[in-house]
Amino acid sequence: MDFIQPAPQLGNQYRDDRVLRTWLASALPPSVRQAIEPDLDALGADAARAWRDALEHAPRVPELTQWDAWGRRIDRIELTPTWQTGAAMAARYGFVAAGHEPTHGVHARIDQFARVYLWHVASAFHTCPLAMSDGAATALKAAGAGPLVDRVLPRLLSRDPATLWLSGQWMTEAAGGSDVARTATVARRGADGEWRLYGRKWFSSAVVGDMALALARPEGASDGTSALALFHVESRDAAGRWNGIRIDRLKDKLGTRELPTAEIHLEGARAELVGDAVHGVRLIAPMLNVTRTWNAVCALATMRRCLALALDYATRRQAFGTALAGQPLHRATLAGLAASFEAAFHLVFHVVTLLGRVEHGDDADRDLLRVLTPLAKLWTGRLAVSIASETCEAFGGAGYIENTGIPQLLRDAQVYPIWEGTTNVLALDTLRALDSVGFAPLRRGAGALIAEAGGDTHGVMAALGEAEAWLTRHGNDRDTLQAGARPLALTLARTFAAALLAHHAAWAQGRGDRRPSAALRLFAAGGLSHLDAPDMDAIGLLIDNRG
Ligand code: MFK
Repeated sequence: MDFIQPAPQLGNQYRDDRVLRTWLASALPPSVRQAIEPDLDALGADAARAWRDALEHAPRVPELTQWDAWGRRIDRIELTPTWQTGAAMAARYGFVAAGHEPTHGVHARIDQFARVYLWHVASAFHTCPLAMSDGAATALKAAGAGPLVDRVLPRLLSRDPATLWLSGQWMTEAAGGSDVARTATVARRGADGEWRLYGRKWFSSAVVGDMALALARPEGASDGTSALALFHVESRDAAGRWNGIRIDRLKDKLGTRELPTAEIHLEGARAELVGDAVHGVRLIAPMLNVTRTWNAVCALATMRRCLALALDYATRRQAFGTALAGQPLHRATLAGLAASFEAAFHLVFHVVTLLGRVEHGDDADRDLLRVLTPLAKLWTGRLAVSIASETCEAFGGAGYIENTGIPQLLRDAQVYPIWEGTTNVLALDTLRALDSVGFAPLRRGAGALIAEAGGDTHGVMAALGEAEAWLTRHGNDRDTLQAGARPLALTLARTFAAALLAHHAAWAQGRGDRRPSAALRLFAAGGLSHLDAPDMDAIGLLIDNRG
């Protein structure tokens, strides 16, 4: 008989996710959990069904048609089948709306992001424009943009696919990628008082959406970030024609290939000013922090999918006389990945919890949220790539074959450390945040968690203390501080995650569940501190002479 390799099977992704389920049990009142559980269960089943369906079809990509047969410019994008169902799923499950609705009060963000986490991989990155829509709703609310909020928010938060709007975030330009200060898009105000935008946006992932928040420099304004202004742009006019927007091409990307990321030209796109005609970055910052939270949740979702597949496959694949799940080294490798995932899960969902609390008026957590948001984004971005890479390895040769579905997880994961700011941009944002709120929120937050956990058995507070001492030592030396910002940020992320995991482990232990404690032991054994004293002389020698 031919030898046939067993494919991994994916079950209901809510029922099978012990980490999500126990965390929800610890974080939500039973009444809220019971209210949202039917939807989570349905999403878990849909996620498994979507995985099976995707493997049965050839990969699809969106297509741009710029001209019709008669020479008319049309710029029509044909979406993939999964994307065509995106709005209906978003409206049905409230992937954006749930985070803003009053139903579950302070728990709204937990409800929302549990849904997003379960659906993200199956959505083929339709979560990207949903993240932007959530960010736009949050930024407009924060800006207090009265009539605009009244007009736009009901659309962004709609539960009806016919009225639901998607928003883009048009920030990135060819010259000013991370360096948004170099934005060259100009905003001109006509005699009629109306603003029009002129320029080129280089990464427009939601050009198929209905609106965008865009940065532009009012004509005649000075250079630099603070002179940029924030604008609301609607993609089409009342007759359905493009609003002064030309789509140059769709990007040919490493991953996220169903997502129609476009290069566009703004050729007099009518726009509405948000706030005053200055400080656009300050105004768009709430959007950035929300989309970075989505990035972290989506990175977690990819990690979880990788582990679900690798753990299942390990029970099926026989080698050297036993299943992989019986091989000591394979077991140890997967357990290490599972422990890192579990620690990251607690950090990300703590950020989600804090976001909900701050949005419901709890100012005490605002500073901690400001620091933990870039930390969660940067650490999970990198971790998702490394777990997806290990997952390919865990499948051996099959993990390198496209139609097993495994390589796509790795290609897609590589977007997480790039999208919404690279690791280095986020490490520098961590310094910006610490400069603004100080170290105390981290020290106090971790201290309270460890005290409630009943003691510091894994050196969490010592690692945090070392990080604080490092920061004090190098605080006045800009170059060394920045050169060491990435190891510092990774140390802070890992340390705070360990404090959260210790807290949860104590809760779970009281209910007879030893698995979170085991995850903490394995995670901490990998070393919480990644601090580094940058060797500035060596860096100079290796970089300044190009080798
Ligand atoms: C699935 C998708 C697949 C598609 C492929 C993806 C490819 C990539 C697509 C993209 O382009 S995604 C967008 C990626 N770009 C970024 O995320 C922007 C990266 N750059 C930054 O994050 C910079 O730090 C930033 C532009 C935000 C600011 O840098 P600057 O120009 O040096 O400004 P500055 O003076 O530090 O900050 C301006 C103000 O904003 C300050 O406030 P004040 O005016 O009150 O002083 C800052 O405190 C505030 N600010 C900056 N970052 C903030 C913040 N406030 C709160 N939270 C933050 N995170």
